[in-house]
Amino acid sequence: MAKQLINALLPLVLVLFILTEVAEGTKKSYGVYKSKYEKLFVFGDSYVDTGNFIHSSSYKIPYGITFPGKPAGRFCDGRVLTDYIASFLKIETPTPYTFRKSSNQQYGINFAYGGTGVFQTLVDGPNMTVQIDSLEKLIQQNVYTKQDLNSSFALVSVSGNDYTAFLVNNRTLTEIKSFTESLINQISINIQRIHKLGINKIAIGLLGPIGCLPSINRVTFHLACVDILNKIPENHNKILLQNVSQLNQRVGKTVFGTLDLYNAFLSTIETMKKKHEEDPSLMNPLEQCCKGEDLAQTCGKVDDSGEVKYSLCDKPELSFFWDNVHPTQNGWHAVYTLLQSSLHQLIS
Ligand SMILES: *[C@@H]1O[C@H](CO)[C@@H](O)[C@H](O)[C@H]1NC(C)=O
Ligand SMILES: *[C@@H]1O[C@H](CO)[C@@H](O)[C@H](O)[C@H]1NC(C)=O
Ligand SMILES: *[C@@H]1O[C@H](CO)[C@@H](O)[C@H](O)[C@H]1NC(C)=O
Ligand SMILES: CC(=O)N[C@H]1CO[C@H](CO)[C@@H](O)[C@@H]1O
Repeated sequence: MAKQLINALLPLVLVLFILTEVAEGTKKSYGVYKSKYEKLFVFGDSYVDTGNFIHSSSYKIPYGITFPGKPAGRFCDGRVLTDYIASFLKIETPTPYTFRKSSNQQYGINFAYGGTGVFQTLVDGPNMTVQIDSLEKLIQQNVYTKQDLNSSFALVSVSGNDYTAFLVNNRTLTEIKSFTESLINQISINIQRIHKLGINKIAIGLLGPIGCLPSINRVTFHLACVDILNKIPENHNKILLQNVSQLNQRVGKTVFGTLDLYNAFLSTIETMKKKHEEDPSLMNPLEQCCKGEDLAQTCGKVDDSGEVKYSLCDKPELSFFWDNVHPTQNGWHAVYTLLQSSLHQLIS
């Protein structure tokens, strides 16, 4: 039964991240704190990319309509996690690596690239190793000093492209456990390397509930998450948490911290779902705001005659998901609010 369901879902899984080619108020008050982190370095995929992937949907209308008001390379209608982490550190969003030559590098660099993974995913973009190589080169070129890195913060996002690529290539879930281990081994190597380069605070995103993504949950007509697929992030996160805690023990201080995107997504979706049930005029959080008319429901599609092939919800500011796989600015803001206590813990 489970296997049949998974096989039925696989085509959707494929659609997941690959087809996507592909800051503010708080509820809790921590009083005034001064951040000693002057720079932010970001590694990962579309959840944190702020403009590196020039030939992607993130540079097409309607991406960016909320912020900065036009398409500018975020896979969102507005701000993404990177922007909120920068605001947490009280610095400006770091420059995307693609624009490093023409922009200010004083707030760090964002190396993240939509569609990429820890391993080489199907997308032709820099995997995380290559992204870290890029930072290493900047250090060798004396763009950043040891001192700079000592007052830097790193954000690492691994949102699932590796799993998508794995499932596409292998078409079986039986080997997923060993794949998870090899993935986490490589994440572990990567974050230790970032630490060795001189960064002493590194936040690593846990894997979100992929079974709740609109590209997946549409088999339920956006009524429920596909729980069986959430077993993948549950197992991934369990092992990653153990690994991170081992690494901290080994270095004898809290260098590495995790951001629980899994529970932050679930709890935000749950809250919004209750509101939607009370007031159906509110947006269903399991349904994306920007929905394409094609099989993959690609946001931003326009046909040869210039006709728009997607629809947009009335109020992106009330929606959780922007497209198939990416939250809206509203979604990211809500998620960030729930991550703040972990962030405070990590920097304290
Ligand atoms: C990352 O990409 C580089 C260059 O394509 C490749 O040599 C390397 O094996 C990849 N690393 C991993 C961990 O997949
Ligand atoms: C790095 O920062 C810590 C305080 O955060 C300080 O104790 C240490 O001396 C600094 N090291 C360097 C190489 O600047
Ligand atoms: C976790 O981290 C250690 C380093 O402490 C590493 O050697 C180990 O293989 C890692 N992987 C897993 C899956 O725990
Ligand atoms: C093409 C591909 O990703 N193949 C993988 C299938 O799963 C095995 C076992 O985990 C891997 O070793 C292969 O690399």
